[in-house]
Amino acid sequence: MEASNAAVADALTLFGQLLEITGKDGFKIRAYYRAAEEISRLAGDVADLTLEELVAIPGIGKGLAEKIQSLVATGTHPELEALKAEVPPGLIELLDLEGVGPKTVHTLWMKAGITSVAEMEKAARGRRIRAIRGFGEKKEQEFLQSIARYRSQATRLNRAEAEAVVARVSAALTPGTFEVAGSFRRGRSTVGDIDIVSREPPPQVNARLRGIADEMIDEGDRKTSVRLGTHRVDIRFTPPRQFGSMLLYLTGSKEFNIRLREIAIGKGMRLNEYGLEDRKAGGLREFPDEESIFTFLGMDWIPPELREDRGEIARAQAHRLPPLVTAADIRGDLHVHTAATDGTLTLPDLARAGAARGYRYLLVSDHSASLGITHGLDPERIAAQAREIVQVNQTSPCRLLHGIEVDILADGTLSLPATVLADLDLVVASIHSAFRQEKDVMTRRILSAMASDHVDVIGHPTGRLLGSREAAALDLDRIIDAAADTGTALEINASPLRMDLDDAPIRQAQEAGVKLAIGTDAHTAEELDHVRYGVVLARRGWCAPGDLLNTWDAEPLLEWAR
Ligand code: DGT
Ligand code: CA
Ligand code: CA
Ligand code: ZN
Repeated sequence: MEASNAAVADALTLFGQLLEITGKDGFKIRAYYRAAEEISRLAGDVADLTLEELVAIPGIGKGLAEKIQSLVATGTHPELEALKAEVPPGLIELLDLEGVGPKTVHTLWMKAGITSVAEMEKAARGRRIRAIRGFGEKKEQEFLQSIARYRSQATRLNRAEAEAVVARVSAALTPGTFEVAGSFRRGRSTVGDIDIVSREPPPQVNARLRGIADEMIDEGDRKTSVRLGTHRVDIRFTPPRQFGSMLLYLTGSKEFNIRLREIAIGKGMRLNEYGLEDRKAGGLREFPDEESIFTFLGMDWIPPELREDRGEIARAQAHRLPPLVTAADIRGDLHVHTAATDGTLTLPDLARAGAARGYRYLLVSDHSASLGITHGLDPERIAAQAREIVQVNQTSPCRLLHGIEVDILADGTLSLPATVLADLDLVVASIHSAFRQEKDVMTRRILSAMASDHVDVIGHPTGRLLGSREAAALDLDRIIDAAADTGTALEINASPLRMDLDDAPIRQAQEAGVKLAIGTDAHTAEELDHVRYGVVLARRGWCAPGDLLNTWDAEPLLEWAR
């Protein structure tokens, strides 16, 4: 198979990084990075380009063009292999640490003989990093934090990854006889391990699990643990008559379980995974489903997304649980990219994809032209897009709303003039650069964007990327207050890599009367289906249908934006 543009760009980047790590010629290094940039923003397939066409790309000479052709054909190049052989194998992994680039790796290797993440951690703990010229105590602490993050991210799954693991294990189970429990069922943005409750007889299930598992960690009649890839799945077996209490117990959270057990104790009973025991008379009362346990304890059934001991138990006892938004309430997606920038869909494709999902509208919100944004829209292309949207809307049952994802620049100004923003239906403003500003600077940057008359939604407010980038330092209290004051909505970015805002700030915003907007940030039709992650997240944030702009019709939505 021929290598994709992204794979070629990655290989060119690695080329440059290895040259830097091994301390080679600076001019050549920049040429590789520049070529990687050019290849990654090619509209067509790099594999289709002739040598002459490659040389015609700015910054790519004959030597680089030949290397690119070799990367396309074989995935590598003899010089790249030679460079890899020059460095200890653990060294390249250091580049995965946030805040560690090739220059740092070079210095750590040369000055302290550090060649792996483990050695770097040891050096930082032994206070040997601060002794290196140009580093210092602060840097040493940052390295330790990066390492901790790198380790924890290596183990927790995002929602899409967790779903894939669940799908694999489900193949060994019988539909209708099991339920996924744990943090997965509660809808958490990241999932540690997968917990499943099964009422099928263990021998059958275990035999089938042996067929699909990469490893049987532990096999039994009460519980079996398997490894699928690098991930662990725990399966608990239960007779059907106790299914309810087992599911309740394994769904958690732990804090929720503890609180619920206190309620049971208050009624003279002991709650465990097998049922409710009367503490005086003895005897076990069993429950085939969860509802009957909640009813028995005198409360309403609590949706799993709320089970975190954040006040939901008292509400269930008072029969006053909040009404939660459901997937059926969603009328449109408020953050979508198209082929005009870095997406794959044309406007007619997008309208069809929206109609296929029963949406009344979709917000076209491509990137604005800005530093570091590929093919961002300038005012002229925005005007052209507006004309095409009018065309498409003439026949589409799903209305395309015309928006933009305008860049919030490092100084808090927007990358498009107010006159351009004023003509759009809805404006999402997001940060895409300078993520490491001081907390106060970062916060004020978003506050200035919210102060603009034209900004309706702040996109992916914290900027986190699960597994690769921490949330920016932000004073969310101030941002939520300002959102309430200015009538700006905050996004619930439903990309499984973002999940931003997360549950706790969503609830805080909802309580402050701030509106929330689910956006999938889709670049393809399939990614529109990520809306389900956004709905679960909104439910974890106690959102009622009306709290989400997505549940409104287009007209009231546009009225609100005006
Ligand atoms: P995770 O896997 O880290 O994303 O989070 P969970 O919530 O899935 O936690 P996990 O897999 O350790 O345990 C599954 C459920 O089992 C948990 O949500 C509640 C229950 N559980 C686990 N440990 C305890 C405990 O010590 N006490 C109580 N009451 N329940 C527990
Ligand atoms: Ca779990
Ligand atoms: Ca578990
Ligand atoms: Zn964005």
